[in-house]
Amino acid sequence: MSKAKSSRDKRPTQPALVRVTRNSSTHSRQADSVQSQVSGTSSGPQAHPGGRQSDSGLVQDLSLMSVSEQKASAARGRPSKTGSSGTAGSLSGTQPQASPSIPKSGLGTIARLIKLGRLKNIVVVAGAGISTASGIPDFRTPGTGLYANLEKYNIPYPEAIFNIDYFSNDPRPFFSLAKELYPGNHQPNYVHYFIRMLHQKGLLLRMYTQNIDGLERMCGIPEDKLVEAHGSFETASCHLCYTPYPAEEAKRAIMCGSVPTCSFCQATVKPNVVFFGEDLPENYFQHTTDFPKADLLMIMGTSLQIEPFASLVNTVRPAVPRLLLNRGAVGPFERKPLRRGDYMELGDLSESVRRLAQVLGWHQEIEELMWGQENQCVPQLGTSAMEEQAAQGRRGVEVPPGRWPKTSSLGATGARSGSEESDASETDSMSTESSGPSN
Ligand code: CNA
Repeated sequence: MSKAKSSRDKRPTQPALVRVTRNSSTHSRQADSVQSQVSGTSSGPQAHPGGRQSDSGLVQDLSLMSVSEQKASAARGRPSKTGSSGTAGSLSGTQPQASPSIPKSGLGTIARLIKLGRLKNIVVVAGAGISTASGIPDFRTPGTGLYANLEKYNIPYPEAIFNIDYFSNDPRPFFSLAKELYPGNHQPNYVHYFIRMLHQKGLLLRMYTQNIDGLERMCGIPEDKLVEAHGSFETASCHLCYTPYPAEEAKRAIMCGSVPTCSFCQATVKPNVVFFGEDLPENYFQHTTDFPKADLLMIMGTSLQIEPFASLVNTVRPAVPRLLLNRGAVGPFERKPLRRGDYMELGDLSESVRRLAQVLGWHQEIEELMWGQENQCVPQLGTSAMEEQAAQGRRGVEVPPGRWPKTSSLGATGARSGSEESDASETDSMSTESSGPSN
């Protein structure tokens, strides 16, 4: 039985996938309501006064760091920066800052907290933007996004491609898209490997991804650290009676342009990608315990337009820092001023992640990890993830030998610095946007 079916049986009230467009005030309301739901659970902040105490400690750390960063910047005589991206520049012009002339660095602050060992339970929330560097278009980026290029699918409106009723009548548009998205056509990029590195450093509590491209698995993030909230191509089943169907057979049929049908009811089989109106997979509900435990939320490459996923970002404890790495401000980060502890680094995600990795001193290790994985050899890192992977004989990367050069696809900016620490000071000056303490 498919994930969707089994979860539907057990949870009649569980949320199904919906698309919403919200404004900031809606966000605040949702944040309040979700937050109070979380507080009501045994793992919420009210149930853990100790958690509250550590939150306030963290807030204090963040404030001290802001001050010390400002002092350090002032001492270095650094000029005021409006950031490398146009979006960030325009935001910083309108947003109240603790000190308008000396912006704080979101990346710098978060990196320092990680280095100090203050952030050990990191939850990553990701969307299609983490895979654009792998050559997979997202939905909503004007010009390149799938929604702007749907003529070839011949559908009446963009969401039809993931609409279960539409699929029931005509599966061909989704199957054409599936041909492009099926794992095997694309390779993970630096951002995926950065997240894997978070795991290897013992810092990743969980990654929640909306992506269906399988690149998180492919880069070696272990299954128990990963929630593929919108499903994947790993399994397939009848869209009507949920009878399981061999995923490889479904793939073969779809790739050949034919329609796989259920041996039980003859309805169309589809990969277990979650469509609008369908239930989310069972393990999505780990969020009720994960998010209250998180001490950092990293939000990467998503427009936060799809519920219930989008509201997850409002379920961390109030003082927990949230770092948005995206082209533009989205969701609660559209609020002005930002909530205290919210940081944005606007611009190209790969560039931002690379800078963060440099501040952390992980850049070289990530490059080596990528190179090892892309060339199907295990680098000398001796991590538990790799040992685990080797022991379990988990799926490897299907990369033709010699296909990948030593320099990653981000190699244009990838010239390795002699010292990653020197990159750290660069990062401070390159950071685009972070919150000042809000009221
Ligand atoms: P979206 O609505 O298209 O948003 C993507 C976000 O990422 C936007 O805010 C972009 O500005 C941002 N972005 C894109 N590229 C970059 C970049 N290089 N640097 C910085 N920011 C960037 O997609 P969401 O993920 O928010 O929407 C969720 C949908 C998309 C899920 O249901 C997915 O199944 C679906 N989707 C997945 C894939 C995939 O698996 N790779 C591809 C396309 C769509």
